[in-house]
Amino acid sequence: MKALSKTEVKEFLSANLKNWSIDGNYLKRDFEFKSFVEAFSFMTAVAIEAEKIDHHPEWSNIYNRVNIYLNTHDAKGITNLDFDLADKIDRVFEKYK
Ligand code: H2B
Repeated sequence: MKALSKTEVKEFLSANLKNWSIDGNYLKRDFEFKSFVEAFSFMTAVAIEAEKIDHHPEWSNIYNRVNIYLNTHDAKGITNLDFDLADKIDRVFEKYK
């Protein structure tokens, strides 16, 4: 899969994924939860979705916060797979708000 241009990424973001931003070569979103257990439960749910589509996030977790960075290593950039995963992550997050 081919990496999208910066213009394509910007257009897609503003049309579809309001809560994500561009950080270097990544799509990025920060999440906050009520507790560590909620944050880790969210990560588990995201991991299951990621495994289903064989596309995996880079992320970090500090207590009740999870920072997620998405890109496609194989394409060395952002592709439609990252937008798919971002959308799935947003849907999972709906259950934790
Ligand atoms: N995840 C991400 N984020 N980027 C990839 O390029 C990628 C992946 N490649 N998950 C997949 C796995 C690839 O290594 C397997 C063989 O499909």
